Amino acid sequence: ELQALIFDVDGTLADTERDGHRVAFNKAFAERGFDWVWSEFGYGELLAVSGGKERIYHYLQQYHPDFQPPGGNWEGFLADLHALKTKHYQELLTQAAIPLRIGVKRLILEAREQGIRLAIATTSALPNVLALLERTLDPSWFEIIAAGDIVPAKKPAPDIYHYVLEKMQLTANDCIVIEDSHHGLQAALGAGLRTVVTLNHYTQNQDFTGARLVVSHLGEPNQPCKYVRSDMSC
Ligand code: XBP
Ligand code: MG
Repeated sequence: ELQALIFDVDGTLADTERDGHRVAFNKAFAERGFDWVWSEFGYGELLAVSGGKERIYHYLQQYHPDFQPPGGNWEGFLADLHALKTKHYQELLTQAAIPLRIGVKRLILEAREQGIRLAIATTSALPNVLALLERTLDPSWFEIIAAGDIVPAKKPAPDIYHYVLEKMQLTANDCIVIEDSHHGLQAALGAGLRTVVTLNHYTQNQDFTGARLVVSHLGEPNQPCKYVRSDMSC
């Protein structure tokens, strides 16, 4: 019997990447005097690396291989830039008010009514997740909010899902995961979890082999979702 739903955040609860995280990265770069600009299109490729600090590092290796941080201190440099990005992201959420995706609130309220436990598993930094949840749902509804650097190996590594299962004292069979990306799906499958994928602009052409269900969004009574693929045999 189903005991818990585990939600990814970015792209799953809300479309936070294009108008949220991406813009915040650009603001942080500009504020530190760098002329690096992440376009809407180029950001789709950068999303292949999860985690903000990891994504900046990947971008610099790829596009500015000669760049060296002051004193060669990568860790300090990335931490500073990422903290600034987090500040901008939180400010953006108050201005841009990125809404929840269709059906998210309905599903979460229905789960709560039925006593189904809720958790979050994300590679985003905790302050970002809390800022979004405070504006849209309620952080206290989620028993565990596993975020950011809580496990060193980020998605597609399964570590964050193992962490949530352990904290909730549940096995994979007790849970269903909601994810939006190939990397997120890989992480969940790696922990043996059944996964529903809700597609979005950046992830619609990715490979979702192994997902139980792939849908356009979670749906509302007056806005039914499109079933892109249903494979109950896997
Ligand atoms: C989303 C991510 C994050 C965000 C940026 O992961 O990969 O890195 O893009 O957030 P998920 P941070 O969909 O698993 O939540 O800069 O805080 O890492
Ligand atoms: Mg996601």
